[in-house]
Amino acid sequence: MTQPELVQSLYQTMHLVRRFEEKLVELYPSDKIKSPIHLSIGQEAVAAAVCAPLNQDDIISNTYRCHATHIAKGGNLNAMMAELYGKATGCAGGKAGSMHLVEIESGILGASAVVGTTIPVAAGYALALKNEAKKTGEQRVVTAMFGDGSTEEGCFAETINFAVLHKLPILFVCENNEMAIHNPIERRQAISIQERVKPYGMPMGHVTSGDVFEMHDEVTRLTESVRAGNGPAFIEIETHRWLEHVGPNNDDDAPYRNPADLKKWKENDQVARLAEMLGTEKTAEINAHVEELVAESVTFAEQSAFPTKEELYTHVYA
Ligand SMILES: Cc1ncc(C[n+]2csc(CCOP(=O)(O)OP(=O)(O)O)c2C)c(N)n1
Repeated sequence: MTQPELVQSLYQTMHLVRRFEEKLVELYPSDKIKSPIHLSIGQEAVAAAVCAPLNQDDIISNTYRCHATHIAKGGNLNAMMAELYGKATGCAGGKAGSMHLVEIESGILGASAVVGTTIPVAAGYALALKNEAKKTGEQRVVTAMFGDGSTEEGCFAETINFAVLHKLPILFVCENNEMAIHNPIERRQAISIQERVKPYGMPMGHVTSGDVFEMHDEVTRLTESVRAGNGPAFIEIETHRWLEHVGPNNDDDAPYRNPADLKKWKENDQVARLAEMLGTEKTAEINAHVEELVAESVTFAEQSAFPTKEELYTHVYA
């Protein structure tokens, strides 16, 4: 991909995530969206950069804050919006909602509301892909997404130990927005995430600048290392959540926030930066296409039916 193509592709992904979520903010008071929503507005660059080097058949696992990576990995926008509406045409049949988006044909393994729990599941998938590659000779990779709060769960340490031990094809991505609900990282963690992961000896990266191109280069380097059979890698990408932890509102004045941080990150908005790089004409063309996609997803969701009562008893294991 040439540099101008990369700028265009990253912008289109980030802008689509932003506009999709801004549409949710607009729709939320109508109560048409039937689940809690954890928005990634302000964090779009991470999803765009992380998914750029992945192929369709590579796998990504998510947290409940999963809209951005679902879109960036190529999830079907109509099925995603329908899921948020609780409709039968949703990617999980309308029974899961925003926190559990899944679409295995796009390599989206799924997400969970329980912090940290998708990290070991992702490693299990990586083990299966390692075994598959012995037969096919082609190494697919798994990318495990999680927040800084997830690194405080025991299963995080257990999983990275297992992954290093078994040289699994997995990239661990810590999307560090420095907050777990209302608790800033400096009040929760005794030593840095980098210091905790370093002893495992994996290739590592740490992007603190918020620069989408730096994120892209680092993620690409580490994904290639994983694909080449060098075992797992780890990257921490610093970012900032602009809105409240869950829901469509801003909470700029909440006591847990540092207004100077919020201001700094808003001035470092990668969506605006890349729009400027692309120029008015190209941006307008992409934006018009994005508006069509978002509007189409709303129409699709609104015109779809709710699941039938019989559906209550399908996919139930106990
Ligand atoms: C096992 C578990 N413990 C606690 C919670 C409550 N909880 C929900 S979100 C959250 C914060 C997680 O923060 P982080 O992993 O940094 O992700 P972010 O919300 O910042 O994207 C917590 C503690 C939960 N859902 N699951």
